[in-house]
Amino acid sequence: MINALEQYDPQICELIRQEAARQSGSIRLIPSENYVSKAVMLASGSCLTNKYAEGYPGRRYYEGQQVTDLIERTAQERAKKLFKADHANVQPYSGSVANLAAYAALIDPGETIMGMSLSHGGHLTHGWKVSLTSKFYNSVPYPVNPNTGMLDFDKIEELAMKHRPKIIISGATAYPREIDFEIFGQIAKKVDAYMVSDIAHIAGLVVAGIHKSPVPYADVVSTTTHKTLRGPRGGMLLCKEEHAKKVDKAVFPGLQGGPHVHTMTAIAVAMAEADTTEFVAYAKQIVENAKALAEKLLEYGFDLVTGGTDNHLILIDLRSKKIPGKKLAKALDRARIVTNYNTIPGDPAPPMNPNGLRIGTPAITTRGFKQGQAKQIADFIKTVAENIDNESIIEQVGKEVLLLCSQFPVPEHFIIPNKNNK
Ligand code: DSN
Repeated sequence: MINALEQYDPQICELIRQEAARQSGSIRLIPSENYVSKAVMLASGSCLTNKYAEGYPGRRYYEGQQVTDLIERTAQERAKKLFKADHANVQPYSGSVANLAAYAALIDPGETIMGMSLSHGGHLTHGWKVSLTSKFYNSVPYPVNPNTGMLDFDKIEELAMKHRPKIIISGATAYPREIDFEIFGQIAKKVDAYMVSDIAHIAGLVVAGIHKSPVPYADVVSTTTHKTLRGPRGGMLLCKEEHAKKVDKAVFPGLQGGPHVHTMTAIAVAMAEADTTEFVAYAKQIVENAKALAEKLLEYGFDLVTGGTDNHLILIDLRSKKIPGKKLAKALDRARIVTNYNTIPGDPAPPMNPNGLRIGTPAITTRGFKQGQAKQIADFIKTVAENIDNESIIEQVGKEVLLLCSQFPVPEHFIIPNKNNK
């Protein structure tokens, strides 16, 4: 395949090669990223990209669905088994659409939703002010406790009693602790609200049984498929049988046209991979690595939001180090360590130049890093932070990172030979 690309579009082929080299030769700490398996990559890049399949298995608007129906049903069944859910919709293009579809299935425009504030760790689509979810719905964000950085269930209940939302959203994109979905469910019940749980970040930890599943408590569970779950870029909705028809109608024809069949194919493969003891071991190691990295960072005097982590991610509060998040993220990137700058709860600085740095361990764990390497990463981060304006030291760290990466090759399909077969 790569030969065909080389022949027809050498320019793009070369860019893919450069990206493969970047992914292989850097420590990728963005907590929402991963490396998929060769099997997932092949399914995603297969001939299923050529097929239109508007509708659902057995009820399509185009012919030629002999195979696509079987594929989508397989993906649905595997997802249902893995998450122990009554119903699965594997068509959402990604998490943002999945979230909007979950709300559209349950409530009418103009009604109230209550999700975690983006600046406290929630997602844009949980009703943040610049997202259309706050234009279509009346959004009441809830904060975390300003002193501990932890979810404050008394405050959430107080806000829920006051505003009587129709949906309470539990889930986050930058929250380093386990989320108690049962308590969220109790609060939702108390105010007669639906609960939507967004487990995009922690789905892999949930299927491995490391974090408790929201499926027994939530009306609808939304997830992406490419973070800790290690599948292709996609989204998924899981729900109780009573909501199945409404959820399906909200995804198609409510929000989407033809589903991406190649993505559903790769989701099916990823669900099979996640249903193994190897995956459970992988998910456990993600958390072990995050804890080891967090411990070492604390030892080096970094402040961590909530004081540590229970999951795959760490949010560093850089105020005591007096380094803006963006400046550190850019210096680390030059040292081949890829992170993202992020707001910390109650951050007085703007989102484009916040006081936090978000890091995570799903991708490094896929390439085989263990606690020892996680601690080495803390050393690299410390060195770069302490020498933020010293380019020769940053360059030296980059060399050490490259050496470490060379000992932990990424999945095989990333190694695309160049013209000289090197
Ligand atoms: N943008 C994703 C993340 O990085 O957390 C969430 O959708």
